[in-house]
Amino acid sequence: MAVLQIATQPFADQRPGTSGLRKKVKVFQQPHYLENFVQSIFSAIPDRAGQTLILGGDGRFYNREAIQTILRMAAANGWGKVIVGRGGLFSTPAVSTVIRARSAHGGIILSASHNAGGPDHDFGIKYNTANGGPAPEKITDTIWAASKTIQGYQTLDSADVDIDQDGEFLLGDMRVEICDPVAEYVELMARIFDFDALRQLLQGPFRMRFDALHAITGPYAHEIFEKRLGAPAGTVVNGVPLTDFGGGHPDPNLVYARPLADHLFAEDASDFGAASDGDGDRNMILGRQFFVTPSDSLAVLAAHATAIPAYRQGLKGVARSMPTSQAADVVAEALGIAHYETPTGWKFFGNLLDAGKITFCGEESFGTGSDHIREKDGLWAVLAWLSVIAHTGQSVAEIVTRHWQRFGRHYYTRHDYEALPAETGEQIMQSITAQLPVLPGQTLAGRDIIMADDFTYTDPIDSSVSTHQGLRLLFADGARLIFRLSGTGTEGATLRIYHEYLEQDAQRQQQDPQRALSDLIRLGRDLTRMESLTGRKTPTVIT
Ligand code: VG1
Ligand code: CO
Repeated sequence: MAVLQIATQPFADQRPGTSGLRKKVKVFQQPHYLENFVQSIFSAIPDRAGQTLILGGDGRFYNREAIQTILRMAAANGWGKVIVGRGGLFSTPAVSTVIRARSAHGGIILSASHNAGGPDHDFGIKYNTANGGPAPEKITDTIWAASKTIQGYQTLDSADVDIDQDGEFLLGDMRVEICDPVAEYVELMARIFDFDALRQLLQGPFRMRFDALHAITGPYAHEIFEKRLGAPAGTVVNGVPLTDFGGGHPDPNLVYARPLADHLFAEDASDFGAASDGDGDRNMILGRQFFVTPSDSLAVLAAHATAIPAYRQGLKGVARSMPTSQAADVVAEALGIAHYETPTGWKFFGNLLDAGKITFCGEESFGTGSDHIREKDGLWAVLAWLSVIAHTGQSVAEIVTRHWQRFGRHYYTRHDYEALPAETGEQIMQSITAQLPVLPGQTLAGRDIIMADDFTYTDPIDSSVSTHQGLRLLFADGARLIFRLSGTGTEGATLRIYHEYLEQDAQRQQQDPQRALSDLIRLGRDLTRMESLTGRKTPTVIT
């Protein structure tokens, strides 16, 4: 098998976003497109020789082809060993787990997460480092720089290998191990949680439904809930990963996981419902007739952490992304532990986790996790909720309502305007940015603005600075209104508007969030001039 040096030219659009490079499948299928980006990743890891790489994806269309391409290129680029999940499958949390368990140098995850899959939809690729977490900006910037000057890539002149049988073989000088993508992850979950207590819960009258949305968590959820914890067959629905996710968006929210939400709000609802996304790092938690806001989920889990064996000693601290509601901060203050505010994207939690500053962290975008790995973890969050339910004997609605009574309710909603013309997105952000200096001191939406800025983050561990992380308006009563452009979309620009305010009065904690936040919502629409600029009267997605 000869190493081939293939000449190529740079593509202008390989800048990694919030979570790696995401593009339409058709873009990835252009000759040399995937190869250029993979070579740019490898070039950004000069000490890769002889090291181990973990490789897998969420099974979406183009996953299998990409695995073969990356294996050939890894062999030609001096990697010592690549560990691939059987069938080319691995959830994002499982890759993080296996990187850490096998002391690998890094991992490549093939996924566009919650974006739709199939020949006309999205594909993506992200690189994780030796701590198991998403590459920090320092590395993604190096990858981007490499992609802009690339002249050629190395690959092996070899046929496709069999990725469907467990075992080890050589590809050129590189070892390839095909392994069960589920086993090591499930063992980690069994070490964190009290599986006996969960078994008792799930084998009693308690009913749950987990919707894998035909994405990667199906095999993991079958193994954990039905096999290991003994929940009745049928607890996991849509559990077979499909290359197009059955035509849906593998996005666990009330819009895209509608059948699950309908079930939980029906007469014969289960007690508990949950879903995850394409690559298994997100979670949505539902109770009977009850939706748990992801920001609340982080706060509730932080308040009940000692119900879980791995966190019995308490939490070191918690972190949330900037647009996530301040509910977790309030819990941290009550617990007397530190809390941190980071930019959007899991990579910003990595240093805090590595330095032992925090144990739990989360994002409003249905992401929750802990220091067990360096990615958000959908099934971990589901097991954590089941643990709190088993420990307290309370329903989801009771747990959350009591939490609000104790800590106050952070009303919260995010409005997304998807697929705007890219220039319009920029124009809206620029026009609000221009107003930032004059906003403090004004009274808008019946509230006094005390601060308005473009969020800049200085990492407390390595002092790296990240700018332009979202425009935020802070009000005297603690309310917030935040504007950001998405870094994961593949069509035009997506504008996200985040609205939040704290209601301490238990008598007023049972309103519909859209109504409770209506004046902030109106203000957000006015400041963006959404309707006059785009003709859009309503957001694409409300969560
Ligand atoms: C979105 C979410 C962000 C999350 C990111 C990756 O990013 O808002 O909180 O970390 O997706 O999630 P953006 O830039 O589109 O707002 V995943 O499940 O795609 O790894
Ligand atoms: Co995801």
